[in-house]
Amino acid sequence: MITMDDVIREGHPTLREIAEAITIPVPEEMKQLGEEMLQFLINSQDPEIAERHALRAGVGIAAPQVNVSKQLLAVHLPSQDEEDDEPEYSVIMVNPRIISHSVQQTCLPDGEGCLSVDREVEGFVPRHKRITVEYVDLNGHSHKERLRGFPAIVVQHEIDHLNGVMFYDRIDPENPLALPDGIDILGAN
Ligand code: K1U
Ligand code: NI
Repeated sequence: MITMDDVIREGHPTLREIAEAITIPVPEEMKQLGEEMLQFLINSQDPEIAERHALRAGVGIAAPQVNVSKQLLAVHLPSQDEEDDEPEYSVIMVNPRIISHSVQQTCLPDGEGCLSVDREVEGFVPRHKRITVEYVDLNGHSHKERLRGFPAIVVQHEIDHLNGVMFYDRIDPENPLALPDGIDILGAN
């Protein structure tokens, strides 16, 4: 089981590496890691399990964050409706690539957080509002998905981890709370 002890923190060199592509068919140890990463997210979103194992809640995780420099990520977004047990979006991606994106940018109203960053970092993080992402699943099947809004932001944050990029690299250091021209705040309109 993955816990916060397995999650490396900012300053660790692996977080600045370009992760290696995974060979297809997906090797057994990468399948297992992908499943464990998704299970970590599910556990972290369960208040009882999270408290028992001191897990910080997360909606996404990338393999470099558990010190494995491979192109593997998991995202698990709970349903907005508390009565609904089905997640809004749940995926494990191998070798993901953004093949196209909107010109329009967006950002979260309260900035972003990161399991590898144990501090609050203030500032807007510009992201593409819509992306088309291509990836391979754990069974070696290719997918092409169009995402918008929060799922698109989380997938961009996780793909950044595969390229050695941290969310705060994208914040304007001179004026963290200035909104660049043409960017909106997600959910504000
Ligand atoms: O990659 C990570 O470090 C995880 C990070 C992903 C992320 C956060 C915000 C914007 C984009 C990507 C997190 O999951 S931080 C926790 C978080 O945002 C959250 C946790 C539970 C419910 C809702 C949000
Ligand atoms: Ni992160």
